[in-house]
This record gives sequence, structure tokens and C-alpha cells, in this order.
Amino acid sequence: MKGCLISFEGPEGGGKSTQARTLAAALRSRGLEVLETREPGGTKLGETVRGILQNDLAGEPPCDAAEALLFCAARAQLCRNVLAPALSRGAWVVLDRFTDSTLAYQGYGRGFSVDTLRAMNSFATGPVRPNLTLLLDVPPETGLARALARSGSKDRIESAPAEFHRRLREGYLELAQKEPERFVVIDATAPEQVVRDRVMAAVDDRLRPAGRC
Ligand code: Z5A
Repeated sequence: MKGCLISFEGPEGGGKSTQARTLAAALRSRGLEVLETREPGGTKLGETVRGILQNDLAGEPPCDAAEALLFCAARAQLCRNVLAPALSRGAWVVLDRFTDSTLAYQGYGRGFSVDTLRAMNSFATGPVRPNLTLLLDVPPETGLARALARSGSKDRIESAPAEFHRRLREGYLELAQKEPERFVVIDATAPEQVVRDRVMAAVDDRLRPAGRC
């Protein structure tokens, strides 16, 4: 595909949404076409699934297997209807969470087989793959405190036990270690401006030599 896909990943409160917004604006100022979106979401179906997954809008919480499938269903809709067309016409996509969230949360967090989840991801995404993944790493207590300070209450997944959040953070770091050519790990405990500079440096270091930006 002609375009370029950058995904932001990491535990809650790492600053993914903040940094995705800033990066998208910086890339636009370079004259690039940029699509900024999020998972779960980015389509009508995906936003409906988001309400079911985070706020129990179906009237009952999904079981863990249904949760994994619903994230992948939202992903399939986003990839096929939005991301693949954008990337094919050469746009840049800045994505707040993607396939690695399923591996970290449903795999390392909930305990499903990471290999099975990789196969589900692959079915959902088709040929869409991130060119670069920025892992904004924060200890769970820091990230959850930030998220709580912002919204005042915890959603269904944020309310999971501390051990779940510890496992998924470790999972992310393991995923990054296994694919160093795709991941850049950024210490997101630093002030927002410092994280922003690290994000821009990572994008330029990794994607400029490839003639991408
Ligand atoms: N999930 C899953 O389980 N499986 C999947 O496959 C997918 C997702 C795709 C999505 O929730 C949930 O779904 C998420 C994973 C799960 N679960 N949880 N829990 P979401 O998208 O609503 O929430 P999130 O991704 O966890 O985002 P968040 O809590 O909004 O965090 P964030 O985007 O990383 O941070 P932020 O919104 O940019 O910043 C949070 C606050 O911190 C805000 O007040 C900022 O001003 C502040 N902030 C940001 N950066 C800094 C720095 N550097 N210092 C201090 N304060 C900062």
C-alpha cells in the first residue's frame, strides 16, 4: 500500500490520544493527507461496539471470548471500509490502538493464546499492517491515575484488577522486544512536551530513511 500507518499503543493514560492528535497535526503541516482514528471505533459499527465493550451498552458484560471477537469485528470494519482505501490512495493513518492492543489485553491480560489472537487479527485486518508502532510505556498506577483524573470514573476494562494491568504492560514490552524493527518504546512518564519530541524523533528516524516523510 502507498500510504503509511502509525499506531499508538500502551496501557491506559500513557497519552496516546494526546500524542496521536499532535502527531497528526504535525504531519498535516508537512502537507501530507492524514487520517486520524481510533480503536475500537472509527466507523458506526466500531463506535457501537465501543459502547458495548466499555460501558456495557448491550445490558450485559461480554464474556472474555466475546470481548476478543468484538474488538476484532470492529477492526475488520475499520480496516476494510476506512484504512485500506486511505492507505491505497497514499494517505497517512495515525491510529490510537490497533492489533497489539488485542495481544496485550486479551492475550497477556485475559490469558487467551497470543497465536490464536494473531490469527484473528490477521483475519480482521487483511493486508493492513502498521509501518511503525509507538509504545507509550507507563506503569499502570501512573496511567490509571491520569485516566481517572481526566474522566472521574473507571470504565469496565479500567476496573480490572491491578494484576491484569501489570501483565498487559509486561506483554506490550515483550511484543516490542520481539519486533524491534516495527516498535519504538517511549517512556511516557515524562512531561507531555518531552513525549511529543520523542514521538517526532521516532517518526523521523524510522520513516525518513525509507523516504516516507
Ligand atoms: N482494548 C482492548 O482490550 N483490546 C483491543 O483490541 C483494543 C482496545 C483496540 C479502549 O479505551 C479500551 O479498550 C482500552 C483498551 C481496550 N482499555 N482500557 N482500559 P480508550 O481508547 O477509551 O482508552 P485508552 O486507550 O486506555 O485511552 P486513555 O485512557 O484515554 O489514555 P491515553 O489515550 O493513553 O491518554 P490521553 O487521553 O492522551 O491522556 C490521559 C490523561 O493524561 C489526560 O488528562 C492527559 O492530559 C494526561 N496526559 C497525557 N500525557 C501526559 C503526560 N505526558 N504527563 C502527564 N499527563 C499526561
